[in-house]
Amino acid sequence: MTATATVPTAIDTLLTKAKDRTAVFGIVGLGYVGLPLAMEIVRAGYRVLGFDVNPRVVDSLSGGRSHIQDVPAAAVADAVKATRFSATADLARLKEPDVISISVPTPLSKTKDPDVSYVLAATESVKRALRKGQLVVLESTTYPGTTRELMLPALESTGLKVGEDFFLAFSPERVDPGNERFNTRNTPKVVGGITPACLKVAMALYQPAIDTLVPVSSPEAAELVKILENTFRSVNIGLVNEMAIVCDKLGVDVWEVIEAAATKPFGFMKFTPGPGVGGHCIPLDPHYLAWKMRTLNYKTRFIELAGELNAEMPEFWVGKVVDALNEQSKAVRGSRVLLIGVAYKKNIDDIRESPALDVIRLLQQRGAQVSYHDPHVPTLKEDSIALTSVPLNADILRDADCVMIITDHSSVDYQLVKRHARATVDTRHVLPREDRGGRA
Ligand code: SAJ
Repeated sequence: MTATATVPTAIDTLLTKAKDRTAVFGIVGLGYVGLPLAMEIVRAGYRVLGFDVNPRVVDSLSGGRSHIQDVPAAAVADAVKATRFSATADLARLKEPDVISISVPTPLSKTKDPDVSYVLAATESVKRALRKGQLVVLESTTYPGTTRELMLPALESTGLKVGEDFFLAFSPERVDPGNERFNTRNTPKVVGGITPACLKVAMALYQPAIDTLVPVSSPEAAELVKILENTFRSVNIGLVNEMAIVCDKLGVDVWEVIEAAATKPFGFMKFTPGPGVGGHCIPLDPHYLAWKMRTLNYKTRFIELAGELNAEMPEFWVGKVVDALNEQSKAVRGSRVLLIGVAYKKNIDDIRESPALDVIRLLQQRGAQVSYHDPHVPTLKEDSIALTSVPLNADILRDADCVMIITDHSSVDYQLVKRHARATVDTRHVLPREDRGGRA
């Protein structure tokens, strides 16, 4: 009786490759999510083949350089030298890796509808190269149903069967650029598979690279986890922004109210008012869910209302500048307004969806001469805006009719601002009380 060698199933093969770290990971999209993930996967002992459509990114990484603030060039150079990481723009090579993790942009269109064109393009490339034994994981933030409704049919059109021949899961990225404490490895990672086998292999393959994995019952649950996380922020920021308007009308210091409320040791979480909500997550993610629910004839009122409130803040704060100029009997037209900080949040250089852009547009529409100082953003080019950061010194401060603090970067000398600014509008409560323009 000859023993018949059983052919290992696709699952067994992947589980073995996870255990002995022989699995090759393909990372599609080498940006602020994909590159840190690639380095973590290399550190876990796997080999990584990075894919990006931008040849400059591929060349830079292949040369051992890093274009991502949180990824040191040395990490890339070491991984390249040890032949544990290489980058390519040749998407036909997607047949090589055992795992394909997709972290491509999911922006909103001008009409605030999801733009899943990058996900669709990546899915098409994966479909053309798909072979037996591959795990595909979408990491980009998207509306619930994307993995099952958009990706699964495309991949199964190859004739391969999900959960047997190939595996498909969703695992939301939770990268917070510039966060010194939380990184890809120590941030718990939620995973939802199309089938139990999909979940099983995804967990096994990620486990060596991620400290804590959080399995959920479906890709839809995993897609919604991410949307909930960021909608929670948008709604709570909208709430405190409305409180800023309420306090302004009542002549109460909203910051004092929030600081005192934050002494409640349970049942309260502090958020702070500001010039509006920027970034590539919070202003966009909730609208992915709003769009999906509209297709099911349901209006997600919280999401819409928070979005409206947050979008109203630039106008509210420009109104404070008008008041500050009025105090000096100056019209906005021809007045010099200096913005301090244009990045969408402190201590980073990212201006995507920054409320500073709306503030600049509103001031320029009223004829103000706008300049800015941002130690992280040397030049600002966006639509009709083309400005260069000016130095921050006594002369420049004194020359401004109003100084508006938009982003509270830690490296700015606020004492200098306090000493020399004729009038200030402080949207971030970074100046002591008596020096903040307006009451909010
Ligand atoms: N903002 C306020 N008040 C607040 C908090 C934020 O006005 O109390 C503004 C910020 O200035 C910024 C915008 O909202 O313009 C978004 O700020 P954010 O702190 O949410 O930072 P983001 O956009 O970088 O969000 C990311 C998200 N991370 C991921 O999606 C993986 C978010 O889930 C994180 O919670 C957040 O970082 C974080 O905590 O830093």
